[in-house]
Amino acid sequence: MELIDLRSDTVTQPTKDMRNAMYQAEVGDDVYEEDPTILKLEKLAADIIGKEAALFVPSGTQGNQVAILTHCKQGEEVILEEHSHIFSYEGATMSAFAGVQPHTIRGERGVMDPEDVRASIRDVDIHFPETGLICLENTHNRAGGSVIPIDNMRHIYTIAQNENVPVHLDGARIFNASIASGIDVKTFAKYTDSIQFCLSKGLGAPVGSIIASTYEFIERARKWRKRLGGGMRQAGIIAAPGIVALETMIDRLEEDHAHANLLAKELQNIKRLSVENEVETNIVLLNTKELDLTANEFLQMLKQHNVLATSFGPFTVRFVTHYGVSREDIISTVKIIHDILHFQV
Ligand code: TLP
Repeated sequence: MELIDLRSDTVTQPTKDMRNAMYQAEVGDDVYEEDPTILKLEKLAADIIGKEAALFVPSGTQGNQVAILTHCKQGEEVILEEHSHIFSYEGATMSAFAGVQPHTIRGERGVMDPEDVRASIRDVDIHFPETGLICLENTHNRAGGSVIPIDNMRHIYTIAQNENVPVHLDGARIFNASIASGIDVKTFAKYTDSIQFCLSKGLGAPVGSIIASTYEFIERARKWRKRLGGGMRQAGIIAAPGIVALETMIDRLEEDHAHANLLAKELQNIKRLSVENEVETNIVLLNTKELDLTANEFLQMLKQHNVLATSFGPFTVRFVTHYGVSREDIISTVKIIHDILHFQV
């Protein structure tokens, strides 16, 4: 039986068009800004997201960290949601590299109350750190791919501007947010000073992310990328599939959302299973507590039947749909879970 890999949308294989684009890519030395494929990708990315300039970086984590390094000075503080990827999954890089401290706020489905953000911005006082940055995440991964409403982003951005604090968006899955809400990515990006988005998640490219902002910011970010060892040479080879991703893979995200919805609906109908999140995009969070199984025990059982997912807490299993997963795979997964639980009683 074929493997059904629902661990993440990071596991996608490049499409045939992407492999052809890699084969044919014209390349040059990108540290000299002479790689025509990288230049093309960066121009396309900046146009799509509605910012002046863009920079290709090897990963979403590096994109977020380069943005933090570019925005902040040592000793400052960064306001962000307590379950955000930057806080939870990036190895405390902001403290280790940028020398800034996180100031977390509890969100509701990943959404921070703008008044909590306002209250967290520090007054001028010799004892306090200065607030250097506010980070948002859309869609919000740990909240189950929830879309942060545009009004919330606008509200937080207005507060930030009044207080002279920049806003960075971890938009690893901003195209999922756009497809689910019908709102153009440019509109989301409008309420940010910088944005990072991933080519290698739902869009299916093998490697890479984009940071987009003003020309001036991107020039300073380029230096931080180089300092971190992210100045790549004939990297057009890996940028070429990113162009295919942006040109051909955005609209089909709708299919992934439909598959996640179907999975959630079917799982919800199985006794003693509950779906924790309201599925808006491509992530389903399943709670296993009533089964008396931990997430890891449940995952082991799934694995024996060639279905992979990940643990997102002691009793929470995360499923992520992507273009390598078909409707039939979803139906098979549901059937396998039915069978496993039937034998478990
Ligand atoms: N997320 C990965 C894991 O790291 C958890 C996943 O499987 O979902 N921002 C967000 C919101 C992300 O979800 C991720 C990756 C990143 C940033 C980092 O991107 P990469 O993996 O390219 O460094």
